[in-house]
Amino acid sequence: PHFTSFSLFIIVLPVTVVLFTSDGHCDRGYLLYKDSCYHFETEQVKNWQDAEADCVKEQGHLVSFHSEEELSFLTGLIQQAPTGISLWMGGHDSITEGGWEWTDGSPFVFPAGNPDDYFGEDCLSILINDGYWNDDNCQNKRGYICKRRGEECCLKCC
Ligand SMILES: [Ca+2]
Ligand SMILES: [Ca+2]
Repeated sequence: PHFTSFSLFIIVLPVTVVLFTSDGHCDRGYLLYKDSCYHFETEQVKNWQDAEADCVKEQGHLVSFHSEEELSFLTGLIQQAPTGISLWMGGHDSITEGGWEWTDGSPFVFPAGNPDDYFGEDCLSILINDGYWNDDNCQNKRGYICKRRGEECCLKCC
């Protein structure tokens, strides 16, 4: 009996700690959703490459999306505080035309709607009014969304 309760104690304690750190810990200026932190930069001052560089400086990348829920969480927020036509996301096909990838290295699936590569557009933006994804001219100055893992900020800061 002693052995059993002791084992239980060891198992339960780390689980509790993990839940606390991943639940609600983003740095100031970031929004938490699931286990990621998101930052909206609404000033339209950066081309795609500079926007990505700014996210990397903050230990993240331009945003990637991996579920309908994650996307609608963010499009809901974007529509509450609209700035400009669209915001940069982390997708690009600058290495292979049509070979879309995320700057954070996660698997990319282009949703319904066709990127048109209009005059060689290689960088992904999301339209604010309808959440439609567009391949865009990388040199356009836009606002952007950075994303990083929630845990990374906690291990560093706490
Ligand atoms: Ca392209
Ligand atoms: Ca386009």
